[in-house]
Amino acid sequence: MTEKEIRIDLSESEGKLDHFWESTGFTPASWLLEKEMEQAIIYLGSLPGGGISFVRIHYLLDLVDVKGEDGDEGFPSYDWGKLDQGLDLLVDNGLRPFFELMGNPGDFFQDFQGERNLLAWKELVRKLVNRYARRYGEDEILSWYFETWNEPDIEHFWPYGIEEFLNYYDACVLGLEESGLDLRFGGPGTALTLSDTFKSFIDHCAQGTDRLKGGPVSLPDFISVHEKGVKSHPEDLKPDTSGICEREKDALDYYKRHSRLTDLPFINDECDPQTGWGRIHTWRALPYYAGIVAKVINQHLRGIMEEENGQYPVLSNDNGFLGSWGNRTHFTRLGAEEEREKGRFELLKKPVHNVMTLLSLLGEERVKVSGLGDPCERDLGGIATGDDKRVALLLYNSSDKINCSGKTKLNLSFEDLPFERFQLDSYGIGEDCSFPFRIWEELGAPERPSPSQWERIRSAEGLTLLSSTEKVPGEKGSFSLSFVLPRPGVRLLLLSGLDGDREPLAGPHKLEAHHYPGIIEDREDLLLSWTGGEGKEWRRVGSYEVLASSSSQGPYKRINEKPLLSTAYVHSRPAGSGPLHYKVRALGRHGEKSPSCEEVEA
Ligand code: 8U8
Repeated sequence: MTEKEIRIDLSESEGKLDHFWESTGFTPASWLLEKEMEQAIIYLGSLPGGGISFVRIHYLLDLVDVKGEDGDEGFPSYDWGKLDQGLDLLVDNGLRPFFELMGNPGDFFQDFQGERNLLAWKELVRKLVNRYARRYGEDEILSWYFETWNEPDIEHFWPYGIEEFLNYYDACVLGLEESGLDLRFGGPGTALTLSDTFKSFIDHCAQGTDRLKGGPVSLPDFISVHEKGVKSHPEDLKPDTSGICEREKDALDYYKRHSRLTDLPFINDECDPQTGWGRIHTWRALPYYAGIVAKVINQHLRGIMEEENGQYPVLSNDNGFLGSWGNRTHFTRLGAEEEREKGRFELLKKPVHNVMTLLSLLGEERVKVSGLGDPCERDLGGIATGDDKRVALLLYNSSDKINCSGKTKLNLSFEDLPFERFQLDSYGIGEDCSFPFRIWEELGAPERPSPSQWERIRSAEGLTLLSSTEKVPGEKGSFSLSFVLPRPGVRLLLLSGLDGDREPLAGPHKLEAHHYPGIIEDREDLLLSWTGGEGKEWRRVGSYEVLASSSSQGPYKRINEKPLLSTAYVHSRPAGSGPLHYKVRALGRHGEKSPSCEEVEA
């Protein structure tokens, strides 16, 4: 077995770590109105500290209908009901849209050519912004991103031609400007490296004339593209992860040559290992996918962020779809189509969802990790953060080759740890932990698991806490440990200082219950979700405890087996056993217990 010496020196700061990867996406927007997506969104919003914050959704404007004409100008007036419902779901769950101005309300827009059409589009954008600024508050929508139409260089998405795309861009910008809010808007979100559409968009921004206002074109706030590891194919082609950064650099070099655009930040908002979310690639159910997501993020951190002075606001995996084990999704959906039509389904968390939880546990100050080499060339990589309260180290062992196994022994030495005593918690994703697919497969791949099979599958779905022990550093804050990291595999070590007073935890609030019939015989699902403490309190939470009782007087019994880091939990309970009384409390990493939140009867 190969061995690696890794050193993490807390005195060697590498600056701020923005959690630029906390985003996902899917299409179409109409899914927002379905029960399955409701549950998925609640789960996505439940990661600690906003581990997923943005959701990029195509065709949001298809949720808007035209209901008549507005005043003398003869522009359409709109029915926003369905879009309100979709956005409410996101916002209520702490998520923000990465809002593509895409879709065709009531099929009103036939082209983007005449001035009148462009002004109508501009009005649509202005009204949209004003509506949601009123509904959610200006601060909320100032924290969103707005983007152009998705992939205007693919005819299937944008059937109108390049010049019309540039007209469309100018109309979007004017609508946003007239809203009076300084929103973040960028594009072009193109699919093909240095496509004609991409280049024309850059040239338009650099030296074009604004179609509606005349004069120079208003600059976007960022340039976005899509670069993925390998093309769509029914076979499991090997992704070329480092090629993603290389092709992004081609786009960066292209626009940075234009002096007006040199300072614009860059975004890859579909940074997936393989194109084609809907094809079945079973590796998407496996720890392989979790490892590769961690690796691609680290490649961006070292390969692009450092060169761009940290100007890389968002990297999104487009994996918020709904589907089965092999689709590009966070969750596996069980349930035959006839059952799903009746609202009966189950969602299970895949390793790729759990890796987003691990990434969210990283802190905000990066520290140096030595001994790992260039993440574009090596399978083994890591990201470390540290402050005076906690140190986090994420390590992955991930090869681009899909069928590549192995093990590496890691000898870690931490230097200059800032505490006298600490709690060491270790979380893992690998073949033997946080891996429900393997259990489901061993059970004969049941389409409709029996209640006892379901218990086994569910107990493997969440993130696994491998160990939790108290430690004392040696001289000069040193601490060493060794363990074997399988390939593929991801590990997160969290060292939480135990010095000083233990402040009480305020604990969870806003507990809500959502009923789903599920597909398991004689069972029903109750999804509980809550908000975890105020501000940064979530950082001190080691897990949540969900308590249930048949009477509000108690006794209350804990119902979640594994330590739960997220703020949502499905209670799979005997059908008809409700209503029960539920409460949730937080357990601190230092053993503190918060008061439990107000109970919910459901
Ligand atoms: C390269 C390419 C060619 C093409 O004809 O169509 C495409 C469509 C191409 C690349 C991406 C694409 O659609 C995007 O990628 C999808 C996917 O499944 O990988 C989805 O994730 C996206 O929603 C879509 O924007």
